[in-house]
Amino acid sequence: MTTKRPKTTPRPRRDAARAGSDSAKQEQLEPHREVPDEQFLTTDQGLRINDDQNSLKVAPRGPSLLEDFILREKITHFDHERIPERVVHARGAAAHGHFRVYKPLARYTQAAFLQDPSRRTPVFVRFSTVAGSRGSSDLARDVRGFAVKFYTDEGNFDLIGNNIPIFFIQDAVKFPDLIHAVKPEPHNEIPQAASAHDTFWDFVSLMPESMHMIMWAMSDRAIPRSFRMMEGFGIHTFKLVDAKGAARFVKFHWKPLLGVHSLLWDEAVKISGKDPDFHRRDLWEAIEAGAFPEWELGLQIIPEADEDTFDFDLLDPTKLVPEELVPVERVGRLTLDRNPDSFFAETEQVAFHPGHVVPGIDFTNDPLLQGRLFSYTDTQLLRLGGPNFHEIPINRPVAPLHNNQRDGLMRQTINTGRAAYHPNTIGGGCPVQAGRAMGGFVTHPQVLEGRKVRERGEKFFDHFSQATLFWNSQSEPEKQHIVQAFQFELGKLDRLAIRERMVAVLAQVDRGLATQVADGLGLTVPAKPDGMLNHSVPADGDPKDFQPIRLKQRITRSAALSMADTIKESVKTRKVAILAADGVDEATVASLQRTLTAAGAVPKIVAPRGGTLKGVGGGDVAVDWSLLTVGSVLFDAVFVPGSARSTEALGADGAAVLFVREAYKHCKAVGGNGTGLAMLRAAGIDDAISTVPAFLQAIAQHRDWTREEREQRIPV
Ligand code: HDE
Repeated sequence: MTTKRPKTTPRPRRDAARAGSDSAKQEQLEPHREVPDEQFLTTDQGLRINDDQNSLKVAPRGPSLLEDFILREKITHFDHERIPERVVHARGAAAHGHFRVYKPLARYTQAAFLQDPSRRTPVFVRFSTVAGSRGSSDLARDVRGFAVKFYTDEGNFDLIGNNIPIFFIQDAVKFPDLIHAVKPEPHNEIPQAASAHDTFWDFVSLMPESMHMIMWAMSDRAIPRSFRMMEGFGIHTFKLVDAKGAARFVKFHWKPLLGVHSLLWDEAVKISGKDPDFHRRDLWEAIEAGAFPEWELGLQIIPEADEDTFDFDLLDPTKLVPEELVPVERVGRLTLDRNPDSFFAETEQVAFHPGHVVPGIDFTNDPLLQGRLFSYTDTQLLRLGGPNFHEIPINRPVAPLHNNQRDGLMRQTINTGRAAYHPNTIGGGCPVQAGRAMGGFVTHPQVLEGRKVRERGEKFFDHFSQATLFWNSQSEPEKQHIVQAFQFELGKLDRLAIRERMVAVLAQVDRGLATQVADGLGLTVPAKPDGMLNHSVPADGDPKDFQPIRLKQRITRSAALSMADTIKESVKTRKVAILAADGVDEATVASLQRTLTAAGAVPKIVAPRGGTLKGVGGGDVAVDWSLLTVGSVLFDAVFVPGSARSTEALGADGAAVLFVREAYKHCKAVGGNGTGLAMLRAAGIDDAISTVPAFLQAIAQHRDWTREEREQRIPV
């Protein structure tokens, strides 16, 4: 590695050669960007440092001196490097990109970034898990956050959603309870990033409103293959408002162009050990390789007049609007094409807020959304240390910002003028308010009337219908995974009473489901629920008034809810292990690498040891990974090229045999040719794929779930 040393006077970074380049333009957009190339090391005051290796001492072996301001500054800064992690969604990864609308949406909204297909709106997107700490595994069974910051010309718009279209609770007031229940238990801080413990199931088993979300959380949606292969949802019903002030309800969706794919639980558990950064790395590597992740923005538009026509309440965040009732209109495309330079400055310091909206987008009275509108600023005040977090580069709008807010911790703006109030004459009345025609935000003037109450809408109490809809919409393999997830989670509980209560609640979703779960736990499903199902009852409320109701549903199955119905046409970015040892046929390997790469897949040579393999023809084959460092859980498919010496060595290697057996057990495409097929047969896989086109097709299918239904012949 060569070090770029500064000349006597380091050359300024923005030299002629770079002017006009993409990175130069980026720097203009982000003037705070620091680039150390060809620069001297300095203190925070800009003083050049002569010795960064030794502290100031009295004699080489003597005591350090308090005078050493360079040491003090460095250590003090280090001592203060950490900020509080997010109370939820602490573990995340993010990327920059842009959004472009397909055609003007003036018929729905006045939002300027949704009008012009030639306009590229910059975005920053942060994906996350919810329950775990910052250093927890990416593979937890958990909801994934999907937060998008659009830097529009009218100000920042944050669409902060999840990869599941609904939520656990109906009212913000229950959020601290939910999070306290799912976080590690308070006495011993166990378990990390896992819902499989008593407090979580104690809480949700008493709160039937969470059952729809629980069904999703126990499905494979909660263990995605990649952030790039997840859907995103705004969850709440929002409003779109057009230039005339007319409003429509809207649900926001993100549809991944690579389809929606998941892992198996057994894989997730094993990947957690092999590569806990699996999702973070996957996003990073795809972007570095130029395989930019993309999603289409989808809208479900509902006329105001239709508000009361559904079997559920549009304001209830535990319900979704089935696509069969209101189709999703795809209106634009999100592309992530640049990794952050500084995890802390960008991914950690980014501050989202559902209240960051632009003209043309407005809120509804969803009681969960209303609570969020308070929470997000409040949390940033603590996490980022004061009211000026909007000045941190990643949070700054690209739209001009002028107001009478002043001062505060870490203020960076140097406001000019003397009038920090409105109205004023000293400042010429500026900054002035913007009328609607000038892009001023005008709240949609919804008519409201009513008593002040602590209550919720009647339809909110239908807690099970959509949980049942979700169950009925799943494919058989998906159903089996849900059953196994419940058995795993409830099997981890210390208290029998909680398991029993959950089984009784599940019987309300589907008796067959409850019976299968109960079988695995050695329990029986009670004929009728014992006592009340909902324990979330006000002190003076009559429990009878708070029990779940069931409303007649217009639909009983929805194809969009099953991942089995997703796109299965591409092998793009899929990781393929080519399993090899010394004596491998280098010509077969090279041709396989070419074919896979041409199709957009990512082939990697995996061998019993690192370094370079000697091919049968005397050529070299560079090893990407040794079996010591990877398992097949990190790949989407495995191919064993034939060549006697190589496949004999692999067949005699326990790690190689485990590698292919696990891939097979996890329903992945397993292929080979010549003696490779014999090696696979000897490992117990007698239906391995023998041609490359069929292998590619199998990878595109993601998994052969039917293999799970067949007898499991492969011991792993
Ligand atoms: Fe959040 N949520 N949330 N949430 N949420 C936060 O804000 C909160 C909810 C979501 O990548 C916090 O900056 C309350 C629903 C995402 O930085 C905090 C309630 C949905 C992220 C907070 C909810 C979300 C957060 C923690 C119930 C899906 C990560 C740190 C009223 C639509 C954003 C922070 C990122 C983050 C509060 C419910 C999604 C504490 C009180 C529903 C994706 O403000």
